[in-house]
Amino acid sequence: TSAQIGVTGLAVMGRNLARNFARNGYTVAVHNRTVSRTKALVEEFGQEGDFVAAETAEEFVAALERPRRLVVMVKAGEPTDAVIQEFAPLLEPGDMIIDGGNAHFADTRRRERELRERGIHFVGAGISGGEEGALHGPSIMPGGSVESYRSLGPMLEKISAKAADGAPCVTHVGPDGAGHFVKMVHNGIEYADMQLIGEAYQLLRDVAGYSPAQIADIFRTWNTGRLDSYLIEITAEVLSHVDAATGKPFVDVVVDQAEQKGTGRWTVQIALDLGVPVSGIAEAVFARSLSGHAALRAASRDLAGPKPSALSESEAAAFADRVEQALYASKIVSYTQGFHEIAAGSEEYGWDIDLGAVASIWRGGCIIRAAFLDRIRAAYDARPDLPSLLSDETFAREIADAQDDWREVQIAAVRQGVPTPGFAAALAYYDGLRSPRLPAALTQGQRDFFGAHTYRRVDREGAFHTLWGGDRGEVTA
Ligand code: NBP
Repeated sequence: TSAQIGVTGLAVMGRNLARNFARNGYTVAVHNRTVSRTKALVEEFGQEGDFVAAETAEEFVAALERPRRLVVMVKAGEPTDAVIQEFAPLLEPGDMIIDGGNAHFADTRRRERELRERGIHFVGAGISGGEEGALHGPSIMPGGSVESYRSLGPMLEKISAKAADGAPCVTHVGPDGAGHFVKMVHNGIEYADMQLIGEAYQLLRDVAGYSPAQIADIFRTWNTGRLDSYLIEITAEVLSHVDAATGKPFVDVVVDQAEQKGTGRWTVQIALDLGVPVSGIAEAVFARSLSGHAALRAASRDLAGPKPSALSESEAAAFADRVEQALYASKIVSYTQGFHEIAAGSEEYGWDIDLGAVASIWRGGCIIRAAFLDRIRAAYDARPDLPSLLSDETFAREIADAQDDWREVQIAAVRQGVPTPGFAAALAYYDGLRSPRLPAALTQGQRDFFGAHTYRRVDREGAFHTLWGGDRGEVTA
């Protein structure tokens, strides 16, 4: 038998992806460095579809129909390079290697270039949805050549998640590293979303005085409205969970130090290189780092803060409504920043990414899937050259309606000493964008003063310098 697709790397993700292909009627060749994993897969799930178990790389490649489609699902970084080096010599021009791991897009660009010289298509494909998504339908963000997508697209569309309107959550994002870039920003937005939700939770707890179980109910209610999303849904689940050993809320027995694998950090590093202000994502990454500095936090516990004041029941309910507004507005800002980064990456690398299509494939399968992505898609479909999501009329109107509450929540947080770096960064970004004049003019003056860095004038073309140490006359630079 010849397999239409092969998967090498059969840990949680690869195994479930292979099963997903098989369940959709494809014959799947499976391979793993440690052979026992391959055997275990076929023994446990062999009845789900047609698998061809291969022990060696040669057997694996020989099992694939041509042009070969070979999915690599191994640990990102060196293991991916090792696997490519193992398989590439066994492949022929026209064959495709699909890297479904969380690769850095710069690595994907390098690998694509090297393999292209040998006539092999390298497709860096971001895959989101965790192990459940891999099995039941992930959101897939493939880069690589148009030609490879012609061959792979229909298969990926079949195994991908479907949005509420039935559309598959996969599209050809763009050439070389475009898919992994978009997956990276997806994860950055995920960090920001999680941080904003965390801040909303802490405000409801520390300012409004609600219990985790009550907050779970509030999130459940929010999930029936415009905040309807996977992350809000699981937040309610986590908050209502009670620890069996102690009878305490689960959230109170977990160590409050957040870990990270690095894709959020990449999003911020690349944004710094591209000059894109992703302040909400950056604050989310920094909030995780701050939480992890246990010794520093212990040493700071006695620092002065305001005295907490309790809200009455009706005040608390009104405050919860405000927090919903603040969360929604801040969330729009973090998506605005994320899409700005994708647009900037697309421009820098000549990818021509369709932002509406990106919003569309995030509607199902992935961690940030949310009802309002439908509207982001609509906004970009109506105006592909939209300067920013905030310039979309609908989103602008919603923020206009939310802004009073958004500001009140921020005031309450500051007054009560509850840290809300995500809300604050989002609001500052919003106010920064809409300000007619920014203190950047003063910054330019300072730079010209100490370093003769020159400035532009509002009333004349050209670059100017003031003779600060002399008669303070102005010269053209
Ligand atoms: P892991 O990231 O834990 O990788 C384990 C797999 O890599 C095993 O199959 C292992 O083979 C193989 N491997 C390693 Br490690 N070094 C190798 C080498 N030098 N040569 C050949 N194979 C090697 O697996 P995962 O959690 O399933 O994730 C796979 C990819 O998917 C990663 O890039 C991950 O970032 C990405 N991803 C994961 C998730 C998730 O929710 N877990 C979500 C989205 C994306 P062995 O069995 O012989 O040790």
